[in-house]
Amino acid sequence: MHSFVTAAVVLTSACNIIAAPAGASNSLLSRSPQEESEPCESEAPTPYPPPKGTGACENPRVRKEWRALTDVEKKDYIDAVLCLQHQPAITKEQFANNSDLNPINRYDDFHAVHNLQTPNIHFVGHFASWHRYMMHEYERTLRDVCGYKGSQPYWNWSLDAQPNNNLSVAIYDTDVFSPTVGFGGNGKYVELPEEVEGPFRAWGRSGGGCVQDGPFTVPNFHVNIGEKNGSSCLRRDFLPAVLHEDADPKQVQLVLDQPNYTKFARQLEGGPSFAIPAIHAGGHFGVGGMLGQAGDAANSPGEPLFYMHHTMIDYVFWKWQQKDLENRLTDIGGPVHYLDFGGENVTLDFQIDLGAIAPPITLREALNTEGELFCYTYE
Ligand SMILES: *[C@@H]1O[C@H](CO)[C@@H](O)[C@H](O)[C@H]1NC(C)=O
Ligand SMILES: *[C@@H]1O[C@H](CO)[C@@H](O)[C@H](O)[C@H]1NC(C)=O
Ligand SMILES: *[C@@H]1O[C@H](CO)[C@@H](O)[C@H](O)[C@H]1NC(C)=O
Ligand SMILES: *[C@@H]1O[C@H](CO)[C@@H](O)[C@H](O)[C@H]1NC(C)=O
Ligand SMILES: *[C@@H]1O[C@H](CO)[C@@H](O)[C@H](O)[C@H]1NC(C)=O
Ligand SMILES: *[C@@H]1O[C@H](CO)[C@@H](O)[C@H](O)[C@H]1NC(C)=O
Ligand SMILES: [Cu+2]
Repeated sequence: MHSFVTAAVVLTSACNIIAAPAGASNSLLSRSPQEESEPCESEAPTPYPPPKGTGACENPRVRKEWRALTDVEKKDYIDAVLCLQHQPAITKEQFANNSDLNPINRYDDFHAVHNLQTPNIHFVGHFASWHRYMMHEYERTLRDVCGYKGSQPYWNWSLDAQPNNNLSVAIYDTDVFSPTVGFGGNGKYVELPEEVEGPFRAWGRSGGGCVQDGPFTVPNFHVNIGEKNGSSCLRRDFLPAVLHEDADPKQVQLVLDQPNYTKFARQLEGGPSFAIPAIHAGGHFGVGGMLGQAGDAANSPGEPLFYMHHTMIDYVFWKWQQKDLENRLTDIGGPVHYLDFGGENVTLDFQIDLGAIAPPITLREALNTEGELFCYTYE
């Protein structure tokens, strides 16, 4: 099978999670509640980090936009990400019985755990908190394992969105995609195989092959999870129209304006349809399009920009909380199971975990970025 056909098959099912075309057959949609297991309680004996902070959060680390970092800080961050690929995986035992997921290095750990939990962590009430926890552990690992001294940066795509000029590629012409002080640019253009169906076929996809420049090209960087032949290059498939629409500051405002967590969470993720813009989908499909890892829900952590995008999503979550912090440190809701609106809802005691990477925590703990577990803020 042609490699991109394979990738697109993976993506088609993945699209269904982040935003499936209405009426598309969707294996995840049809999963029965019984199959939607609770977050896995890992018994892996790998050494967990200390599960709790030391108590008070006195000097919260400040997370900044990519362009607010100095060039030296940008390089330190990129170097730390590359360093993760040279450290051995700590989730090997967790995945020992799973031939589809073979984490090799410390970068793969996050990708594998996200892949495994994908059906349980999207379109659920704990979507924002689970990814917040993931960003936190990724940041902690960059620091503890790779000596990174800074905080996890984010990519504010709204800074560059031009909703009235939705084919402009200027949105990619920033330091974020710079080959020298950023994550590199688009993938090489490849035709979409005819048999690949998809709503983005006509939307002006522009890449699809291996990223051509910057720090994340082969042999410096490999994607080792979710690829048919074990490992592959990082692929990108820029889709400006999607990014411009979803990153429209009006879309961010719409999320921030929601009166309670349940409404906020639904606006953040959008509906399971490409027709409805949603800020979460933009960073994924605007970079990954149809053939890049970023556009594949389960395998998007193979794309280093995933962490910049999801930290921005966390910034929006944080900003929404700040608007009424007293109430919003304890406001939670939304379905336990994938798209199961009306079914069982998560509560403050609901637990999320990162498999063998990090132990279960409650949503109560996850809601506070300046509590016992997390200690960060945004600028
Ligand atoms: C996997 O490797 C085989 C043999 O090298 C090659 O023919 C095939 O195209 C590869 N498949 C993918 C998905 O890269
Ligand atoms: C691997 O083992 C875990 C823990 O026993 C189990 O929950 C999981 O279903 C197994 N996975 C596979 C692919 O067999
Ligand atoms: C991102 O950029 C937009 C557009 O400049 C700005 O309004 C917004 O405050 C920034 N940050 C967030 C979290 O939206
Ligand atoms: C881009 O903008 C044009 C003009 O506003 C609009 O007709 C078109 O539907 C937009 N394309 C996408 C893919 O959003
Ligand atoms: C959230 O707000 C909506 C709209 O105001 C309201 O209908 C809903 O009951 C609220 N949900 C909760 C849990 O307060
Ligand atoms: C879960 O929350 C939704 C939205 O607030 C509500 O409609 C639904 O009844 C709740 N489910 C249960 C089992 O209470
Ligand atoms: Cu995710």
